[in-house]
Amino acid sequence: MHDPAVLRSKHNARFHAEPAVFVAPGRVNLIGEHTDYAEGFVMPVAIDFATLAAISPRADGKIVLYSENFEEERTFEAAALPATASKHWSDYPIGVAVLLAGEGQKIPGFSLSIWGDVPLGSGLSSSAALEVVTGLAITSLTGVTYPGPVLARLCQRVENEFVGANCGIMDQFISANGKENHALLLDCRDLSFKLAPIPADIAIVIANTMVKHSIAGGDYPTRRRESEAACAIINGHRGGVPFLRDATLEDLEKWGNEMEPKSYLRAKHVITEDLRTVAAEKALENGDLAEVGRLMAEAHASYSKDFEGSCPEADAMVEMAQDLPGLIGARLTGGGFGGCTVNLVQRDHAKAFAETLGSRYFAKFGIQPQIHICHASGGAHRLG
Ligand code: GAF
Repeated sequence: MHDPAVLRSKHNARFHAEPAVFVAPGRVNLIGEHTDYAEGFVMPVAIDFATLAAISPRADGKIVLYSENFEEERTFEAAALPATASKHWSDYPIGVAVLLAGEGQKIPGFSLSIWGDVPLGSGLSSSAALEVVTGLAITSLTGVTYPGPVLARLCQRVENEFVGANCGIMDQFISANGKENHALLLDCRDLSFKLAPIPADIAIVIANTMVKHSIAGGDYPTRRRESEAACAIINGHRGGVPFLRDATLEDLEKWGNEMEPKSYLRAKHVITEDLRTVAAEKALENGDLAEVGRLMAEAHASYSKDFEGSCPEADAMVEMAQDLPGLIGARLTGGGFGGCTVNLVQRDHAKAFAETLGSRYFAKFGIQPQIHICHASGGAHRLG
């Protein structure tokens, strides 16, 4: 649980004003990787790590952002918001103000203190949590609040249009709309979703390879382009396939020989991943955990081999989990090329699982991985 009292009193001491405090969680994705921007299916859960924001209005028309994590302050003019990003942590919160202003919201001066414990660069969506919590905080001052799905779309646009990261909607959506003890099967086409209960005796064990992950770097947009190139070829033949969500394995077999081999494989991952994700939700609903685990294993193999979105450390972390007591399923989670694996583990075994996995990983790579035993937490809300 995140206690707002500490951030509140720090904000008070710095800005001499009583703030409202908000929280937005990070996430892990149980299954459904690189399917969101193809208008497919994802199944993330919100996690116990989160970002908190304390906000109070100012009379001088300034926007003052303070990061407790970086111990750094940035000041902007509410009446002259920046047109471009500056490759700095402040891009995320100020980008939210910029996009809200673009929606016609009148942005007032305010002080915003930010603190978070979502590990940065670990593929657990620290930036989405920061955007969503800032969106809640600012709209509490403007009075024009948005439903969770609308706020999520606005925050995705912050990434796409201001920060310059070409991501999909998954991370912002789960941060804004997560539900305690549930995963969310999200249809990224129309943003409808179904809640999939996580049984109380199952722990979500997140194992950080400590290999840095970034979606701004070259690999994420390259994979996206490669998969979209395959989609364009199918669409050129039969139409009605604006996104890989609309393609089938038969399409791929029919026209795959016209594709670059890499594009074919990326598309194969995306098309099969959509099928696995929908099947995994059904399996969870039916309490068929063996099937959930099987689908997670298949998803990891597809992500690693066909999509080439993994790295040796993540492959090893998944491999090392396989014979540990209590494991239901393990795979690399998030945008790829590093970051964390997600492991569904019988809760009674979770502690021993984490310890053994950590020591096996250390023995192989000489790196101590951070391993967290989490549960599915709720989405963003006001704390007080
Ligand atoms: C990152 C992106 F931000 C998401 O939109 C999604 O594409 C994910 O990678 C891969 O599934 O987290």
